Amino acid sequence: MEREAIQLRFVFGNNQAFLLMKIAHVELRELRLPLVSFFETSFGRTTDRRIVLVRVEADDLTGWGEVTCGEKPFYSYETPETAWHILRDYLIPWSLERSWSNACEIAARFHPVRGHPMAKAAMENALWDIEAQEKGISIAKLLGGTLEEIPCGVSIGIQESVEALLEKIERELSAGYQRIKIKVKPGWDIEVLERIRSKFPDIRLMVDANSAYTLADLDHLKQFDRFDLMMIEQPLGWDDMVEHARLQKELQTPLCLDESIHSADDARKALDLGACRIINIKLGRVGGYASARNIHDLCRARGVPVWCGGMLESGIGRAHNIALSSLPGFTLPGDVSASRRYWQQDIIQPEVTVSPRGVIPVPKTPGLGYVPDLERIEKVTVRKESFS
Ligand code: OSB
Ligand code: MG
Repeated sequence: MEREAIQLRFVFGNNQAFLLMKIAHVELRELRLPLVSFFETSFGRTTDRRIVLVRVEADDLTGWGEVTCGEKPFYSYETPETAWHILRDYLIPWSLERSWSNACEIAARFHPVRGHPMAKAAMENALWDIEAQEKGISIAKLLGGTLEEIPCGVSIGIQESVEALLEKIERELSAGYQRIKIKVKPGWDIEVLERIRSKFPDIRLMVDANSAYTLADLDHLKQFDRFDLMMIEQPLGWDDMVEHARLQKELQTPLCLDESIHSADDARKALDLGACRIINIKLGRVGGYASARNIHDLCRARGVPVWCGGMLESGIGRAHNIALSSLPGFTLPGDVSASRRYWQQDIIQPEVTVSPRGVIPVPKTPGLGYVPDLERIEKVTVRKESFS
C-alpha cells in the first residue's frame, strides 16, 4: 500500500495532474561556517554562523531547506536549538505521518505549532524543492515567478570606523550592486549618513535600525529625512506597528517593516494602519513560500513594493531567496547578494554570483537551481540526526 502511494498519480478531468508523495527520510544537520568578515547590527556582532539544514527524500527526489535564525534570540526568538527541537519533535514527525500532494498543504499541517516560522519554513521550502523537481520546473516557476533576473543590493553592517564603511560602499558599488543599505543605531547614524552623502550624493541608499530607536527619539529620527533615503527599515519596536504608524506620519521617508511582519494578515494590518509603505519579505521570518507569496500578492494588489531580505544565509537559503525574488512584486533591490561576500567557499555549486549590472539570473533548472555540495556540507557538519 505504501509503495503504491509513493507512485500514485491522480489525473483529473481538467488534465491537471496531482501527485501524492510520501516522505521516506528526513535529515537534520547543523553546520558551522565562519563569515569572511564580521556582521554587526544594533543587536550585536556575528562572526561564525550556525546553520541548520533540512534534507528531505521523497519519491527518489531530494529537497533542501535552511533554518535562517541567528545564533542568539536577538533578531527573533528562534535559535538553532529551538528550531532543532520544533523540527525533531513536531514538524518532522507530522511530515512523515501522512502523504502530501503539495507543499502548501504541509504549511497548513504545521498550523498547530504557534510561531517558530523559521523552523517551519526550512521544512516547507524543502518540499517546494521536491514538488518543483517532480514537475520538472524551477521553484521560481512553481511559485509563479516571472522575473528572469533579480536586482541586488547589499546590507553593510556597522564598521570599526566611517572610513572602513566608505571603503566597503565603494567596493560594493564597483561590483555593480544597485543599492546600499547600512545598519544604524544611536551614535552610528546622522554623522555617518552625512559622510556617505558627501562622498556619494546620488546612490540609492537606505538604513536598517533593527529596532534601535523609540518614539522618544522622534526629533532625532526626523533628521533622517535630509538624506534622500529609499526607506528606513524597522526603526522602532520589533513587534510594534502602532508606533511605526505614528512615526510614519511625522516622516517623509518611507518606513519599511521587517521584524514586525509574519503573515499576510500582519501586512494588511500594517498597511491599514499606515505603519509602513514598503515591506521586506523574508522566507524564514514569515514561515515559508506559501506565506511569503500571500504577503507578496497582498502588497502587489495594493501597489506596495516589496523586496527580499537576507539572514546571512548559506547557498541553500540564498538559492531559495532568489526563487522568491522572481515574483513580479519584488521591484526593489533585495539583500540577496553574492556568496563570496559571506563565505570563503559556499555549500552549493555554482556559487551565487552577481553580474556587473548588479543582477542575479534566476535559474531555470528543476527545483532549487543550484546543486548542494555534499562533500563540503559533510566537512562543515557538527551534528546530524535522521528520521524515517
Ligand atoms: O535586519 O535585515 C536584517 C542580517 C541578520 C539579521 C537581520 C538582518 C540582516 C541583514 C543582512 O541585514 C542581510 C544579508 O546580507 O543577508
Ligand atoms: Mg532588517
